[in-house]
Amino acid sequence: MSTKKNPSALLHARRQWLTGTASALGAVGLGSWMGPAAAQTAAAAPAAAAAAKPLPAYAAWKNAAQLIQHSSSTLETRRSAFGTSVITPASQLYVRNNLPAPDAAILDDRDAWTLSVEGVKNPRSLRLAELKTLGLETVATVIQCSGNGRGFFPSKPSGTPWTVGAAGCVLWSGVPLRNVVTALGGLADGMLYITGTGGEKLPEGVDPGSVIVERSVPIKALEDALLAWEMNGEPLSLAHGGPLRLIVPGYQGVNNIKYVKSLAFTAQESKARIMSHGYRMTPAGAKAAPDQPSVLEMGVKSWINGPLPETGPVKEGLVQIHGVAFGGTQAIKGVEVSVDGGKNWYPARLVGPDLGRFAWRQFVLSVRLPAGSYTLASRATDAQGQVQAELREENLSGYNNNSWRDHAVTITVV
Ligand SMILES: Nc1nc2c(c(=O)[nH]1)N[C@H]1C(S)=C(S)[C@@H](COP(=O)(O)O)O[C@H]1N2
Ligand SMILES: [Mo]
Repeated sequence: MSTKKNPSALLHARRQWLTGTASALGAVGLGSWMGPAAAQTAAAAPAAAAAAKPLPAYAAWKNAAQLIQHSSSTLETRRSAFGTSVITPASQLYVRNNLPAPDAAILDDRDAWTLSVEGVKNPRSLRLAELKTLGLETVATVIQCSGNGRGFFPSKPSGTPWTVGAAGCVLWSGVPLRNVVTALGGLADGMLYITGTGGEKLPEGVDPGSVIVERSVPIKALEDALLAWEMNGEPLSLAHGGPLRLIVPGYQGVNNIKYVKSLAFTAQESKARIMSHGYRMTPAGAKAAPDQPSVLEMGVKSWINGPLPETGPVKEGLVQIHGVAFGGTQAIKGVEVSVDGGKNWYPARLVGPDLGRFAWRQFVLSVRLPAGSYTLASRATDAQGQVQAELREENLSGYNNNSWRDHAVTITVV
């Protein structure tokens, strides 16, 4: 495999099957290809709508045609639904609940929601109304389930077989957690973790520690963590953790505790099962154990969202290959795209607004494709120079699949 640094030279050299120039690239606005793409989507939507199961009550307001319903607690965004405009609308954002969602009545009086804070000099409970007086910040983050991409593991790990749609890029508004710590007199001595606990009602007759959603992240996450009450400009929905959610930018989904009711700065990780044994990078064939790495910061990853095989054959000529790339806590430096399954790579262009290092970037490669079959792949590089891996890291539960090869798609051009 080789990386070609100069797209016009490379495209010129491979003119027999891939023609176009960098200047042609520049001349083509995104608008010129929206026609056929939108037409394809429009054609695909009614069929999908007809096939869609009714959504669970807490998510009934979502767009069923744009979601794959794995179960009532696992909804995945269709790959073809990601579009090209950075922010994932709430109506299409994936949902993952480990426990039944709380009663919607917890949203009746949002400001009365109470958060208890421990592990600070002056521990106490704060109502959401008071949290709102302590500061305000908005951050765009990629929220992604650590099992996103599990569906590509040939070992078929147990758990939802997500492909790419257990992820989205959204805007969170709330108070920086460090402001809350300051208001409560600062951290108590020796605290190494932020431990957040979800406010679900636990099923009766089972050990609470075996089911409670409680996660610990390293204290360094305090720099960026947010207590959010708004998503994409709307009060936070029940499906996404309203009235209050802990956002740990750059960390895998499970660390972003919905309906957060308690935050503790702790010297040790939570002993809850979801922390000690769940979400560990357990070697295939081994048993989960607390000494295995936990899923915390996300690694560098990208995938292509169009064109896709599921939206039908692509008309030969100029094609805009586009997708998303993100680096967890690191910004994206660049993305390369291949049309031959990773033999040759061309630099893609980052498009759209840069919403900060925790958001994803859209990328596009503009190419002329004659009729034929093409395997499209993307490979992102983060600001530290870390390159998206070719192969997944095998593990028991199918976490952290960042493999560019697994995310490749094969399209037919006619
Ligand atoms: N309280 C609580 N927080 C939670 C969960 C949960 O079940 N309960 N699921 C976690 C997991 S595994 C993921 S991937 C994300 C899903 O967030 P979303 O449903 O808003 O997309 O929330 C995380 N936070
Ligand atoms: Mo998850």
